[in-house]
Amino acid sequence: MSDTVTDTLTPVLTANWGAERSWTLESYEQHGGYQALKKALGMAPDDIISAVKDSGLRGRGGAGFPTGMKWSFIPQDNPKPKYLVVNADESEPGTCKDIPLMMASPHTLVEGVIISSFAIRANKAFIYIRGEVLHVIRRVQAAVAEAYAAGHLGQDIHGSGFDLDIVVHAGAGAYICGEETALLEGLEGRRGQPRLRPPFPAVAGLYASPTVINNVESIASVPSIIANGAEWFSSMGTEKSKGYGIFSLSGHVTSPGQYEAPLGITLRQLIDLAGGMRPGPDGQPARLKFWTPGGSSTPLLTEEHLDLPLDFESMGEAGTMLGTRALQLFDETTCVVRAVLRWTEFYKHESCGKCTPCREGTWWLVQTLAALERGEGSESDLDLLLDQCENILGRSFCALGDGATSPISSSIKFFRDEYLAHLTHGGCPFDPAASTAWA
Ligand code: L3W
Ligand code: SF4
Repeated sequence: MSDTVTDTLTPVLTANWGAERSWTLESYEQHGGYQALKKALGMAPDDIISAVKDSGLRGRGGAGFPTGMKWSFIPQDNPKPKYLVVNADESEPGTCKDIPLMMASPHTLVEGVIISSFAIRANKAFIYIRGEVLHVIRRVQAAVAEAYAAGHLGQDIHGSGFDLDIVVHAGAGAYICGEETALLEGLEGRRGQPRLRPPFPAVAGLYASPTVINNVESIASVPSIIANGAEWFSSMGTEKSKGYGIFSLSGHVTSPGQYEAPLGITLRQLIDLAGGMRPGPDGQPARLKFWTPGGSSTPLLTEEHLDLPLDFESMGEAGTMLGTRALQLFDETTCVVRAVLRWTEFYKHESCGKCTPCREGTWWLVQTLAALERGEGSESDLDLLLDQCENILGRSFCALGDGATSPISSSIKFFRDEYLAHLTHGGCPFDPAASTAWA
């Protein structure tokens, strides 16, 4: 690993993950935890919002919306209660940053929730955690209980006059509940299906009250901004994509895991940090074939994009999205058609059924793709597949439908020949024994 690359790591959220019993209040406070809260409680709420705005922090859940701006949309003259909701429903394929964060350092999130709630004047906050991860739910519940016992939560926190209660809510295992309005429906006890926006949650969210919904990593970044200042945060990253973020690498790298670095780092640098691509049959590092920048909802990229800065703007210019920074790497042993079919089956399964283009369209996508993967049909079926994508993209009620088309259209753009090879070969031309990615 070169020094230059090591220097690019910015462990902030991950700084204490290796500490003994890092998830406990004792360990967190030993490493400076809850000092930012004490500082924040001495500030005016609007000054906290300004600091978050000035830092340039943008939502870490996928869309990159400016966090401070979202907070400033909360109408303070509205007499209804205000709520903070943390989207901890991490389910995007390949995304594995929020769950490790909540396991290793749940108090970073809890401290962020308290500061953020104080800033937007919310006296009740919800942490909505993906239902399948019971161990994470228990860990966050334990951290919340510790925070109450230490006086960081409850009535008149540290004599500030500010009251806050946190509810840890378990989801029921639906990917769509990561969509913010479907999450609110679930929280209110209804079937998780998206609501029409506008109104945006900031105006009419939980129980029709002004609600800020942010991703775990966004909220967990707030204590560091308050402790170190907006300038410190904005000195990292690129001109429009400020700060650091957790990049989760999975797939065919030597050391998959979470790497915290400034936005704008390249995949080549991250692969270097992860010990390179895994060795191929000849013992040499395997060649990267394709990758996702932010989970399977973001269009695929290839080896030619290795040196692009991983920031919101550069990814957009490359025709994809930074998304959740879920970097899934696939080497040349992977059949792209089979990988895309697996993702498409996932979207079909998770489609909530509310709108026709996605409910019916994802079913048709699977039919067409599965036939191509079996080597059935003709080249015109590729155009049919793209036509099906066009009829879903931009016509679906929420981003799930659009996301389902991303791996298909991008894979046809870069790997049309591989689709055609399935037709000429009469099935997958790859030796299944050689491919370990999707076995
Ligand atoms: C007030 C306005 N608020 C926008 C708020 C809005 C939301 C945020 C971003 O999708 C993406 C999606 C997935 N007044 C506002 C406003 N807001 N205009 O800003 O909104 P939006 O619509 O740009 O995106 P989104 O609906 O939040 C998120 C991508 O992330 N993704 C999926 C991740 C999945 C998970 C998971 O598994 N849980 O994180 C991956 O890349 O495709 O494009 O808060 O209210 N005028
Ligand atoms: Fe439901 Fe899919 Fe329509 Fe979203 S796009 S509302 S997930 S059917």
